[in-house]
Amino acid sequence: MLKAILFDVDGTMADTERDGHRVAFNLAFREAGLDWHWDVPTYGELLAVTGGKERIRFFIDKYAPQVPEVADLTDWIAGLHKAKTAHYLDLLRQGEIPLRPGVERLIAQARRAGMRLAITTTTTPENVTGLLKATLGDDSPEWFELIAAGDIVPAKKPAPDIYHYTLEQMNLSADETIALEDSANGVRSALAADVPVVVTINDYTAGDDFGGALAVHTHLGEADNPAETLAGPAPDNGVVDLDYLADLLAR
Ligand code: XBP
Ligand code: MG
Repeated sequence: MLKAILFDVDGTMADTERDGHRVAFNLAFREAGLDWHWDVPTYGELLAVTGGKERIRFFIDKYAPQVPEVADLTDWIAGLHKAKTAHYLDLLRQGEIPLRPGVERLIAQARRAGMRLAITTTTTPENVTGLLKATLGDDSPEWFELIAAGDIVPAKKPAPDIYHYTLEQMNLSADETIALEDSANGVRSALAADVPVVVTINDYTAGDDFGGALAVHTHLGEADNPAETLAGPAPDNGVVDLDYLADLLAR
């Protein structure tokens, strides 16, 4: 029986990557006097690595850009990433990043039905509360029983750690939950913890391998903007709702 919906954030709740995180990274690079710039295709490639700090380190290792001589590279990356988070929060506060179709509707329906809700993401915790407050109001972080985010677990997606942590904290078994994800890394993470997963794609992840997912849709759908189903059963009228998710789980 479906007891909880576990939301990924980046790419799933909102298209945060191209116009949010990427822009914030570039602002932080410029502020730090670095001549690095992550354009849209480059960022798509870097998204293979989850976690902003991990992504910066991967970029340094792969592209060997000029890095100032610093005593401790890990500390320096953490500082640069902190500046990036501040820029990202500014972008959220400016209202630049809306929720994807169907996200607000599904959350509202779940709350009315008493369905348990959690966030399961690799991004920094402040980024989650920032997005929720900017899009759903100041009290919306409290709608989620758990916000599992960032460095709370040692290994980020595609490792299963964040899903294991979520199940343990909520005292749920994997088959009582459904994860909503947008990327292959997210799907691999959920499946490695035996959590059934439904995918909504975006421009960066459309070509990913979603093998093992229960279904793949373009988005969660609204009555006037139905989702297209790319794999698995299609929801009635192109709208992913609680009945549809519960049915998927029962199959
Ligand atoms: C999200 C990420 C994050 C964000 C940046 O993955 O990979 O790294 O891009 O966030 P998912 P931070 O959607 O699978 O959780 O810079 O705060 O790490
Ligand atoms: Mg994601």
